[in-house]
Amino acid sequence: MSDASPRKTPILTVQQHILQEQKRFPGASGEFSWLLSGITLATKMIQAQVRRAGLTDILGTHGETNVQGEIQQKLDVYADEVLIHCLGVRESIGVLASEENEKPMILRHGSPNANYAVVFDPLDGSSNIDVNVSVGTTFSVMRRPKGDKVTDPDEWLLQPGSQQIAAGYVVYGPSTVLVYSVGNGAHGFTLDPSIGAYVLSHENIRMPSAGKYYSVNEGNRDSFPREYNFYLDRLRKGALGHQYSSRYIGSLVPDFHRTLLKGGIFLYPPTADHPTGKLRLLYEANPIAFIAEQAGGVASDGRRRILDIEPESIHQRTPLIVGSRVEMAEFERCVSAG
Ligand code: P6P
Repeated sequence: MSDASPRKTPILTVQQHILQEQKRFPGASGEFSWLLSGITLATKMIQAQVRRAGLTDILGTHGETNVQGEIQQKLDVYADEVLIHCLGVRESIGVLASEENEKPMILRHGSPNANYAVVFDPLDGSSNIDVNVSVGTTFSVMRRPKGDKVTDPDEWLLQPGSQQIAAGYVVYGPSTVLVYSVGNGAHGFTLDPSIGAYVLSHENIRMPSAGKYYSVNEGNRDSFPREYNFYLDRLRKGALGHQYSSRYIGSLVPDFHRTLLKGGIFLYPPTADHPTGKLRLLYEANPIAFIAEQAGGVASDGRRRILDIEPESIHQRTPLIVGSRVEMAEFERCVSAG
């Protein structure tokens, strides 16, 4: 017998939530919510293809390689094109940049209405698609720098993560969940396919102050800096008062989403192959760090707060250590002890 009683909590879609949050931006006359609606529309289109990846001839490689030198999965290309299309028609966006494109796209940075730059990774972890593992989209929104003669797109993009005015991600897992923040807490919305809307499911997410999982690619441990292995050994030996389990998907967005909801720590340290870290600062580490801090967590590159890093290039890499306050405090003690 289905429960016919009226739903106790009202359905709040992400568009309604964005409009409420929009009030925090004096003078942003709907342009901001219109911008974010470009991301929600694009990710609905992306998830529709991700869900069908095994059914259509969209699996496998696209054959070309992107700026990262990785083999582009066809879904990568599709996701990139969809985000560029949906965001490109938002007149408030002057500059777009993507993990898939070496150079930023200058849309209309001369226009007085173009107040924002958006940088994104259209489909992070896409090498996992062929084996049906969760993947994600990450995005970061920056305000146009002061001064109306800012014609260099890099100036729009190369701002520290603390300057993000919005950021978030979508995880394409058993369900499709959008997590975003405009600096007023981190909020999660689950896509309800029956109505085609992202519905509020995780209001004002708080990352637990401690967790029981650590998440790192142990295959690289021989090349981690010594203090990282010292730290991981302490977790394994219960130095923080309880046993930890290892959880590593090898796909940043679901690995972080678990850390956000369950607590613990995710690490992508410097390695022999990636001495400055593998993950990208602008469109992976910054949005993740923004969400983590909004939920009460901590994010560093091993030495500095991620959001304080002054970027020098769009595809710049960084180590990323992000998680609960307890695990991050212990990590900082181990690293500073050297
Ligand atoms: P590794 C996926 O390719 C990715 O960019 C992130 O999503 C993920 O966290 C990381 O690389 C995994 O890298 O070296 O552990 O396979």
